[in-house]
Amino acid sequence: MSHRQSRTLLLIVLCFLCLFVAKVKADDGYRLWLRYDQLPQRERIKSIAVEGKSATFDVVRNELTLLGAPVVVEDSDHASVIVGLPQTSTFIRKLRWEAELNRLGPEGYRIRTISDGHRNVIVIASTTDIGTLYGTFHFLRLLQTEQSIDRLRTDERPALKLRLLDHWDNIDGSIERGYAGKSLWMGMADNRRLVDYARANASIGINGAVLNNVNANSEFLTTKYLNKFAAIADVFRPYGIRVYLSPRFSAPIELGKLPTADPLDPAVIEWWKQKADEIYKLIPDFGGFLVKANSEGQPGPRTYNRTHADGANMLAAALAPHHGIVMWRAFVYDMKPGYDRAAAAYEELQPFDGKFAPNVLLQVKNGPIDFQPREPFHPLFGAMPRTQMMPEFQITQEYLGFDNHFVFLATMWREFLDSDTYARGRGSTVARVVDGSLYRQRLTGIAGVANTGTDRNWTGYDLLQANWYAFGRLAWNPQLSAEQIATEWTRMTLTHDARAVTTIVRLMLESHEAVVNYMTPLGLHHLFWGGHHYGPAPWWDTEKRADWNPVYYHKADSFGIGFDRTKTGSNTVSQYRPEVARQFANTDTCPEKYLLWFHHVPWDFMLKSGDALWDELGFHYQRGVDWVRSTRATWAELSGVIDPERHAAIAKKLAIQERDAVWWRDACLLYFQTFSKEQLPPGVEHAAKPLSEYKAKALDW
Ligand code: GCW
Repeated sequence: MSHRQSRTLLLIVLCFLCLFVAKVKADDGYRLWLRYDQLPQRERIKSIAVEGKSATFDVVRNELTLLGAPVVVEDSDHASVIVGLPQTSTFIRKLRWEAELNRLGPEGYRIRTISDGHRNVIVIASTTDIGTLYGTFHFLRLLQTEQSIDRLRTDERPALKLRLLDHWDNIDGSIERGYAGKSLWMGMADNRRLVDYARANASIGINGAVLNNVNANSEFLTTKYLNKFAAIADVFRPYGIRVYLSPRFSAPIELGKLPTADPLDPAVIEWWKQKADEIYKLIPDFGGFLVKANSEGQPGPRTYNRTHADGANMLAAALAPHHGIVMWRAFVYDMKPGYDRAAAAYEELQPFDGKFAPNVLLQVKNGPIDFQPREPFHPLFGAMPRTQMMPEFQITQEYLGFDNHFVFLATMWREFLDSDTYARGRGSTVARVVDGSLYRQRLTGIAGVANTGTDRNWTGYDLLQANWYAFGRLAWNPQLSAEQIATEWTRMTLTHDARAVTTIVRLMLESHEAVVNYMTPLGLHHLFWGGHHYGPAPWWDTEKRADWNPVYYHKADSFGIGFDRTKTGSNTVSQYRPEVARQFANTDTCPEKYLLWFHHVPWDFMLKSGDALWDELGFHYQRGVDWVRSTRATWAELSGVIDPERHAAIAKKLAIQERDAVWWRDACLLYFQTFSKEQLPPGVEHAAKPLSEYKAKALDW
């Protein structure tokens, strides 16, 4: 080979390599749902005029430029899309929409097709630049999901004011219950990453981020960290995202060298006031505090014989002059002998209904225990009419197979939001409590514990990006159906192939029930291995607190299984409104999905299927396994319509999920069999190993 030939060969090889790398890069999941390639309607948009000058308008411009240059123009006279505010766009001002836009509020927007002489113009308008950014992402979503962009007529406003991600990020860069790498900001913050995080959030309407773990370290309130957070706030601001922090309640002792953190002590009050002033000097639009107090070892007002309201209101007073808010977590449970942990939050907080300051929200987990695969709604949602309440979801899958199991959580969140509290009679759904329509609460919100991290694909598993997406969409509109969200996400993220979309959406919608089946069917809960909570350990009984042990929750014995929360047991069911309590308390009317949550029933208890409880338990576990198996097969068939990189990565995860589902079924059934003393019903496969082996070593991830 001549020198020239070998150079040509080298070039060809290099070109191939580049192409290969580019392809891998393009499909590594980094782009999330923000993909604008191959949009059929793109050709119809000749030019776009973004009329406004601000960092946020620059973001709008950049985003639209990604559609393909030369789209963004200065001249609105010839533009086919105009984005702006009445204040910044003559065209929009002439439409005289001020009253309607004002009604849509600062984050709302209007998208309309206007016929202007001989041309049609799509107008995206708001009263704020952030509103136009949200409108822009809405418009892009229409293109991405291939919906008609003719005759557009949309008015949108978010149903909830605070739409936040909670990050359980620690000072060393680790993330509590995080499975997708390290913190995006605690270590070396990568600015590109921060921008892309903010952009992804803005695209789904998320407008706040709590930057540190609720198991808080006082150091986060030192000047060093406040400066760091101020820099992050600067990056997030154009995207409409405010920064919040979790303060440690005892910070006045640790940082201020005070002898106490008593919320009624004048020196403590003064310390927090000054701390708030310092924060707002650095971050003028700082959102506020999220507080975990007197829970799992965290300090709090109860340490000083003060109430939760005393603690929350003291912090709220420090933030109020700056329009900051306090989100006080209801995840509190003190250990008392013989108590039901599911009752704890209600007992401790319900008596303070109406006692919280106007800038306080109570942040309540969706269920009364702790982010289990399935829980009934938290009774507090029907019991505090004079308290502003915001639900807390866990997007990260602490109890749902980490970043290994495919579970689309929107289905579970819908079940929660649609639950009827009966607080004001029939139809008083949790969604209506939360959006303020039932009790007219002024501040509304929702928070999700994030599943993001430094992993290239953000969430450790491509399919779980859907849960981040779904959280944002539901926070914007808690009435959206899981199906709509799944369909949007699939089209935007994975494929435009219509048959594949239908299939994937079906799998997404089935996925939650499947996991419940192979982990905790029929109302079982907290069967997890201690500490990490990955695999099953229903036999676990060595934690120092009774309520950290699975045996406490399932109470299996020779008679039967389940936690009796009716009158004959803990009577926690009485925390619900009578209509709900009556339904749950009676085994005839209690939905079977909650049966063992509320009842201790005999192994031969007859279920609606006509099968006895023991058999039915087996069928549920088997059904869960079968679903994962058939999902793997279905996924294999989709290999042509999804890029090979993500297809293969997902297939690998599904294999782990199958291994785990089998393990869950076998470990749980073998263990429960030691009480039921019955054979597995026909159709339920037998475990490959003896129980001792499942007990000896945790399922690893
Ligand atoms: O789910 C549990 C987790 C803890 C978490 C706690 C909480 C941040 O196991 O890791 O701590 O809940 O929500 O406060």
